[in-house]
Amino acid sequence: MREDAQHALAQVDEARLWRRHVEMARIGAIPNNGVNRAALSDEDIAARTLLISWARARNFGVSVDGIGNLFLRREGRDAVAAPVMTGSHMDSQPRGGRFDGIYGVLAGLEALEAIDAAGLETQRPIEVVAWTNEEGGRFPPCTMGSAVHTGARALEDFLEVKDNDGIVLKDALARTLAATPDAGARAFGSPAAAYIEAHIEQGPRLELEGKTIGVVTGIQGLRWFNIEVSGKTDHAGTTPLKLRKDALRDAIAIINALHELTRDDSDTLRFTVGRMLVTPNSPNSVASHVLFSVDLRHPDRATIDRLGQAVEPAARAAARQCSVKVTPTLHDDPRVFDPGVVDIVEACARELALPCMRLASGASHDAMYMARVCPTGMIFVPCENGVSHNEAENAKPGDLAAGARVLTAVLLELAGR
Ligand code: HGY
Ligand code: MN
Ligand code: MN
Repeated sequence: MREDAQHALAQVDEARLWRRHVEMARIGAIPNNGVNRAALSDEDIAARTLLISWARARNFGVSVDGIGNLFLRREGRDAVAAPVMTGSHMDSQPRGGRFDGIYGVLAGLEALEAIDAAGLETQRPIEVVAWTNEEGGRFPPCTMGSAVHTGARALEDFLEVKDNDGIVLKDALARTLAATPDAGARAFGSPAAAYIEAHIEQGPRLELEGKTIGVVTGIQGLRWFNIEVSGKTDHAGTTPLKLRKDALRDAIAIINALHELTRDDSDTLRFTVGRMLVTPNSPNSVASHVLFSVDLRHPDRATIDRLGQAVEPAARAAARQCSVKVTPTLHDDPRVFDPGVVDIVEACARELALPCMRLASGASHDAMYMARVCPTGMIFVPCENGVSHNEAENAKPGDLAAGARVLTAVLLELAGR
């Protein structure tokens, strides 16, 4: 590895990286070491403000696009060249952990600071992105910010989406954009020369195999749906069952039918119903309306296509008394990352003598969309017992710093000197 790159790697500061995770985890902190930092919330705004303060202290540029994606920029020799981008997300699940997403943003900032402290000039600018609403917990679907920035979806598709309290996305977005008035304006679809995202694995493989670095080869496919079951509310004590249009009874029948449809003895397929809203949600009134989510995932394109197409017919066949509306809300095919970027990640990990292995990602990430527009890769680091989307999510300072060093080396390789 070139001497200047080694000098930059030596500037990666494990203590500073850990300290910043601790500071960020105070924003939206919940019991048992968790965080609840919903997209476009006060907590999201506080995290953005803190991140910008660190970037400004280093004189990095700050800009925001129309859905709130936040870009931190270190200039290169060629100011008009497409930047190399890194980053991830700062929003979390309602009972999220201290590392999912935020690690990729802080590792990107750490790499930028290390390159800056080493006084290295790169050919291309380098940018760290904090993508808006990667989780989709408050405003479904997930990976919303990167989908809009890359042109895969239109902002208008999402402005009227409501959260569980009836707040409309466009109002929460306006509040968030107003909170960073000094940020420059960034257009959607600005070109990127390459994208590399660091993230905890959110699975057990690296830990089980004793590896420090995951060289990520791609992401499995996803299909999300909202299924609405509409019936009639009635008195629980007086209405005969044969006269009811019980939306909750039919919703349960549909969910059971979908579990049958997605039965997989190899346990490769992932089927989750994680959200359910029942109306009027009263013990002694028959449910008139149920909305529930469906999250379907598989690494094989034909399988996820076949199952995705079978969801609506299966839901309609299972309903007995009520009407059914099935709305697809996310359609991501399995994605294979750019072999050149994957090779660079592996070469950098090996050059740093870090035990590494290739693996595909079970979780989705903003890299799913960046891979459509530029050569893309990811770097994983282990998390304890593979646990994520849970307050118990944990990672080691040494592993986080090792991932940041590999990220620094990959960024220098991609940005050129
Ligand atoms: O759902 C996912 O895979 C990501 O963690 N948001
Ligand atoms: Mn994530
Ligand atoms: Mn997540």
